[in-house]
Amino acid sequence: MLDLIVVGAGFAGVYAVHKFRRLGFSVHAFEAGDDVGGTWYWNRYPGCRCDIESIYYSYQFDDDLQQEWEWSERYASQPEILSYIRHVADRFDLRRHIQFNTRVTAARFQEASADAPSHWTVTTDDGQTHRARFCVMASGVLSTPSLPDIPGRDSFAGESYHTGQWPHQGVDFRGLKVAVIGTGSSGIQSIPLIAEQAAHVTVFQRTPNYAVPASNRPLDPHELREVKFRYREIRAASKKGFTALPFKPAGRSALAVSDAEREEVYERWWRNYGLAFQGAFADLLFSEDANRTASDFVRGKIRELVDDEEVADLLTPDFPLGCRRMCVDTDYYPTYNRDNVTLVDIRREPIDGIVPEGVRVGETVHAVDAIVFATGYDAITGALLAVDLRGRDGLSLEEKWAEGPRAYLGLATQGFPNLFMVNGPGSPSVLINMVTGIEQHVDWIADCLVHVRDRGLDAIEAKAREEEDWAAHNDEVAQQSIRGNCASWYTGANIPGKPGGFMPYVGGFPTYAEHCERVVENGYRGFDLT
Ligand code: N01
Repeated sequence: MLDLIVVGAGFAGVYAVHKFRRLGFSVHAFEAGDDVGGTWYWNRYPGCRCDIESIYYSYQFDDDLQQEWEWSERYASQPEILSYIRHVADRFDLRRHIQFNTRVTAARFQEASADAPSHWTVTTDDGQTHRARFCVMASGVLSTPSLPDIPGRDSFAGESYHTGQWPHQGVDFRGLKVAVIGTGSSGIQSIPLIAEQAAHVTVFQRTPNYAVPASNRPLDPHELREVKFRYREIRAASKKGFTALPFKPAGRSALAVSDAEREEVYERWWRNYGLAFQGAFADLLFSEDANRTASDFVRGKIRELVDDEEVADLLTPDFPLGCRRMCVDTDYYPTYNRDNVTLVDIRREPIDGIVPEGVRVGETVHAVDAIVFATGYDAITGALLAVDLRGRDGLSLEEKWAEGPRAYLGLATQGFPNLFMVNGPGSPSVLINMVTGIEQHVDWIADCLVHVRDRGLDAIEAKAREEEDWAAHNDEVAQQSIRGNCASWYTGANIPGKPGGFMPYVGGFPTYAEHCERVVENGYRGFDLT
């Protein structure tokens, strides 16, 4: 029997395999793709790149690795990030512990018996079963694409694509009329590039989003050298940063400065800082009045950038900035000034169906040759629930989470001993630099496994009461932020029938990491160790 099975070989699974193996555990990972990379393996749509700067969106567990890797751009493109993860897998000789083209379909907890300790039986789509004492779900938070159930979807005569399952050989849109459904980050990144290539692009928008400029550029070798020289210091500062990035929090309220000063700050942040724009003042995510100043600034920018007033109005969000995930773009708004781009408002009049010729809205059929579904993901819990996970007494995770996910620190859930999640619901995950969050989670799990091993214990399981307390704390901090009241994929609102509730932990990385450390200092408080 193995010590550990890891599900997934994205950033989390790759680091988990490395870390657990170095600690002497026998470990085997399963990955549905034919290579490492996870999200960065599947998302190959035009314009796909990171919205966190490359120098931060990378591992810090090995100083030689971070010294030798050369990022070429401020925000790395998908191919570059994929090459990086592949490099990590090769450099640390991890591939021989990863079984590719293999999807985990089920996992069942087995109580300790006279013959075997507590363990998990894991079933894969090749019909094999595997046994391991522990199971680590590194299955990703934005890895289960959501393809809306639009009537007639399968009747379309042309090709259709989901941004999260993009063909490896790429797509040639030259000369084609293309429909893009969805205007979240994936739509906003891909639309300008598809429009450059296609004969015509029709964008179907239900909810407009805020996008701020990425201000992407090649990284100057001197700048990179300087970062590398200070990497240790930068990484230490990141761990103290709310979003696990090394920026000092803005100390001032947006309402404490003059209009002119506020405008100057917003202009500077708009031009330079991408996603961090929402942190230009301390209270943008906590006070509706403060937030309105930033939301109005971006709304003004949309009016400046888009020539047609009616189109600009349609592109202007009516909810507070940052409430839903903000997008980072390159040339998104000016793309609507092109003659070959049409915006269709499907909030006023929804898509009625897909027909062989294209997309039907009311009586109008928008005839197209290809459809791009930029329609997002069953986020955070989707990949966990896609596996038939069964804990004590055959209880399924789906039953356990019927009213909404519950996971102590986002790491483990009661009734499912010896099962850990990386970036589970209740952890900061998508609200912070994910790579730093992943390393913190995997390190915590690794320390915990060593603790269990060194004491000859059989199992570790989250306790119901602490799990409920953590969920209540999670709700409480979410309500203190403007994010708590917005329907979004953070709350599961994008998936019909998904129970509501704000899933990621809003309290920031340092506070979260401190909670995790305190649990350990107090003898794994909140866990049953048997
Ligand atoms: O998905 P989304 P995404 N009919 O859920 C629309 C990360 N990411 O893939 O908002 C019509 O944000 C939906 O409309 P509405 C990042 O964290 C990062 O773009 O539900 N439309 C929305 O417009 C991001 O937030 C990067 O009204 C339908 C869109 O589809 C997350 O991944 C790049 C529909 C989905 O937007 C998800 O982004 C890409 C329907 N039935 C992604 N169903 C970086 O920059 C859905 N929509 C790093």
